[in-house]
Amino acid sequence: METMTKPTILIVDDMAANITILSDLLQDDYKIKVAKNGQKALEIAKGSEKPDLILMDIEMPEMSGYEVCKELKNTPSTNNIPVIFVTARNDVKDEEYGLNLGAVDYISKPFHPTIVKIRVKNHITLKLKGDWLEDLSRIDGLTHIPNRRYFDEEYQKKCKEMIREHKTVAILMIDVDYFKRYNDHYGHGKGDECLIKIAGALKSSLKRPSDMVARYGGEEFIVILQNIDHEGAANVAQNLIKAVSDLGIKHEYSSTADHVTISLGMAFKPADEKVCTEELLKTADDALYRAKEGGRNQLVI
Ligand code: GH3
Ligand code: MG
Ligand code: MG
Ligand code: MG
Ligand code: MG
Repeated sequence: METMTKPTILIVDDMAANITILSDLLQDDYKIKVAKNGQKALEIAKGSEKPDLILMDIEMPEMSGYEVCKELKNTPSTNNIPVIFVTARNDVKDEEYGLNLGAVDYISKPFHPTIVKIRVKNHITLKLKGDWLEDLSRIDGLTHIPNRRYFDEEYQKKCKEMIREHKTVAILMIDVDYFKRYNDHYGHGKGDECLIKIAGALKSSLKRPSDMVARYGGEEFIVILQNIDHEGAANVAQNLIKAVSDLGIKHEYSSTADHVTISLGMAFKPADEKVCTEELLKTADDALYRAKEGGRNQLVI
């Protein structure tokens, strides 16, 4: 599988000599990270630069490879990282136990270097294919921003987290103005181009890593902002309206301007309110409806 950057392998072993053997074998084809104990391995795996595969010793002081594997498989953010045990234990019971924990493979020492290389390559290929399919299922094919399925998943998670941690959430519901007329007059192809540009403008106007924009429906977009005050959220919303307007996409058949504009409805969950997810979406949608009624090309809160 073609990748621009080398896939990353995390090698976990309490003995430096073992780490050296594996990393010498694999470092030409992969980016190597190492951990000398289970805690460190978990820290790296849960971090922002996740490995694509973990090669793990079983016998280690404090935390065994089995325990690390269990924890990895029980953690949503790490459970898709393939684990291969590389161990001196060659009892079939150990192998059975390791594979039952969710490890994808089990290599007993002494191992044959070329066989290790090939097994690693095959598992990495599968992992990257899985990642690619996951991306496909979450990203909108036209605009390349998250789709509604992905938004819904993230929104459920984030909203629960924000209620638990007493943090604010803002939902911005966005709809393109007079888009049917745009399609009718400029053609569906131009309409598609317009949606791509709008998605790009919305995305690049959002500054914080936790901000998220998704394509919610045909010409509808949705933004979630967390941990922001009411005024800050309203400012972001105004910036989005301006960013789309500044694209200057000609629309001679719009009744609000000579170019493409959007309407925006905003809903806000204060830190100590437990507004549930559906309610907040409904509030934003009602506000959007009023923005349309009120003449479009505007924000209603
Ligand atoms: P309003 O200002 O009230 O929102 O008017 P509108 O014309 O935008 O609203 P309406 O919901 O009637 O029309 C939305 C249009 O968006 C109709 C549909 O053909 C178009 N649309 C939806 N998805 C796509 C798409 O993927 N590509 C293109 N080109 N058009 C799309
Ligand atoms: Mg060991
Ligand atoms: Mg619409
Ligand atoms: Mg509509
Ligand atoms: Mg519309």
